[in-house]
Amino acid sequence: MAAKPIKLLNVEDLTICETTAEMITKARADGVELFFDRATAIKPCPIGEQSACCKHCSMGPCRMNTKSPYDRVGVCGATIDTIVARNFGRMVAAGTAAHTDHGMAMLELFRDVINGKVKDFSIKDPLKLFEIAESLDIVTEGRELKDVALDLYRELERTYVQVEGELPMMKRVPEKTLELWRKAGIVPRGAMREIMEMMHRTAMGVDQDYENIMLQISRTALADGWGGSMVSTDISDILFGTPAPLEIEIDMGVLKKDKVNIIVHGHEPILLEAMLLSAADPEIKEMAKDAGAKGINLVGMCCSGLDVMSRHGLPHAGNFSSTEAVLVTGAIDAMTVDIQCIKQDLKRVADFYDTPFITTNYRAKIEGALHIPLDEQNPLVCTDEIILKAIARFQTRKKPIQIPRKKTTGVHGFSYEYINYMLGGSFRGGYTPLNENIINGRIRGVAGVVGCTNPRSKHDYSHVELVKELIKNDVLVLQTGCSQMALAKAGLTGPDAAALAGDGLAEVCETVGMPPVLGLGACVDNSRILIAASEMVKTGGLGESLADLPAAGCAPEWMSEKAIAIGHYFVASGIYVVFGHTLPVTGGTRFEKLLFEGLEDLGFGKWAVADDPLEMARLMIAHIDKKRSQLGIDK
Ligand code: CUV
Ligand code: SF4
Repeated sequence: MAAKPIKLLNVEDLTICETTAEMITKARADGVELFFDRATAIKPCPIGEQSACCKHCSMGPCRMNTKSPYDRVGVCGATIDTIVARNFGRMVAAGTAAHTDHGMAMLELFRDVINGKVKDFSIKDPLKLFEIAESLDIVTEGRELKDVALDLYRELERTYVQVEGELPMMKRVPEKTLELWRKAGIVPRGAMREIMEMMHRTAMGVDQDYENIMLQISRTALADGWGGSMVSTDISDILFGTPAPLEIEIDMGVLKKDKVNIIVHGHEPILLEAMLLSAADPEIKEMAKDAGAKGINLVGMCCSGLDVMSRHGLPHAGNFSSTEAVLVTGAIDAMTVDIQCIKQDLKRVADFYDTPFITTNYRAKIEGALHIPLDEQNPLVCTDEIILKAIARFQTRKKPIQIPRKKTTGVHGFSYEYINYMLGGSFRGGYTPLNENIINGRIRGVAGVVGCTNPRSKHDYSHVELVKELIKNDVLVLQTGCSQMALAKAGLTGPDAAALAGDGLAEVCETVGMPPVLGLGACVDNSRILIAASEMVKTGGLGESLADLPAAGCAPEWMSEKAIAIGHYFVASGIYVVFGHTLPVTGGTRFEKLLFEGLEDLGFGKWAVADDPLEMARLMIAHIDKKRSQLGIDK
């Protein structure tokens, strides 16, 4: 019997990204299936969607009744609250592991750069190195860079492996927030330790008290945000330079018909940094010319691109939902990837368009794909070869090429320090300009809008509508990840976007010429938002703990386990977090109540879920207003 044909949705219902839409249409005409159409064909399991199923042992899997969750218990007696909490905990553990393993790879690279084993990279931002060393009480005065760097390496390694005591980065946490964590017993140790304990406690027959499981969920997530992710960001800045605002071109229109187009997609900056070195090699440039190309066009996608674009002004082709679509242009002469958010199906789509698809990290191979391992000590061996493959493909391009025209220019690469620098001057009471503008009400509050795109919700739509509504209401928006790309494509990361902001925020933006939507970088750079929030507390006038801030976060179209880890480290830090379209919890359970209400009563932030972007904005603004009135700045 033939498989039932998939009923295809209208392209306008799948995405608001014009270039992606154009490529979905082309893919359908070419007979190439993309994940948008598979998402229509595969209906999510209604029980799994609410996380009401346990498969932690072979007495099960045990399925609960989502309509009446306390109707039954698992074979072992596990209640719905135990089951949902355990599943949530394992998602946090997986997300934390991803950021942490990435961070640890960065730290190993840092070590090998210091001890001279890696020669292709060096320390680009020694100032930041000294700054971080000092913030961790490492003596710097009169010492050689190398000695300080080695001490910093040893100190930061504890972020991952420490078995006892508090992590080094706890020195950055506002005191009152840290006090709360100490009282709850959730100050994180090394991420390895916390992930191990999380996995243990969620195994069959161990922790079966959802409130107690929640403590370890928070501790594990904090080991990500204030540990694995934060160290990754800091080391990337030290090695490759701290980003400063730069104009970047974004969207598929950055592809060039007459150049060798190479897409780099994934998460570790080293692959793209090494590709830049290879592409700048005069011999390789010459080879590209000999092949008839006008040059090599390196383009980032997803977090790899975000990480590197604001350091080098590199163009960016789009976010997670466009990685297959970009191949459909036929213009990609090679796509190379490292780790995370790499759809296995990219290989099949690449094959169809004769695009070499190359994996580079031993952790992440894809069946049938060419694997060229990137050796940190000699990275150009790998990246030279990738470019040669791309040049060869350029020369033998077979299929017709269709490059969408649209591209948008915006400014990206902000940091907390830069935001204050931009706003300029010092204000009465000694508050920083950001705090002063929040206190005087020109800026109502700050929102982090971050995270993935997902074919189960219209691509980019919620990101864009949510952010428009927030800035209209004078909320300054900080961005990372695929969300940042969505707003960049929609043209909201340029100074002109101030016209869409409310009067107060527009005034601030126009005075300094900054956009109301500030791109901070990749997902691990959410730690920049934590640092910004901490500094806002420490510089005064906005309460004593992170939970006092008129701030909120949102991941409107999330999909990865990493997003759950990020969401929860914000919640455990005291921030209100709204997730779009779904959350893996069973409705009407005590665990859900703990997420949505109980955590806030205990002094933490809390979770919420909403479908519609205007509803997300309403929830966030209501929370910001509540905090303003608690601070007494709600005139
Ligand atoms: Ni790390 S995690 S889809 S690439 S933001 Fe993009 Fe960002 Fe989610 Fe993945
Ligand atoms: Fe079922 Fe309990 Fe085993 Fe889970 S741990 S599968 S609830 S018996």
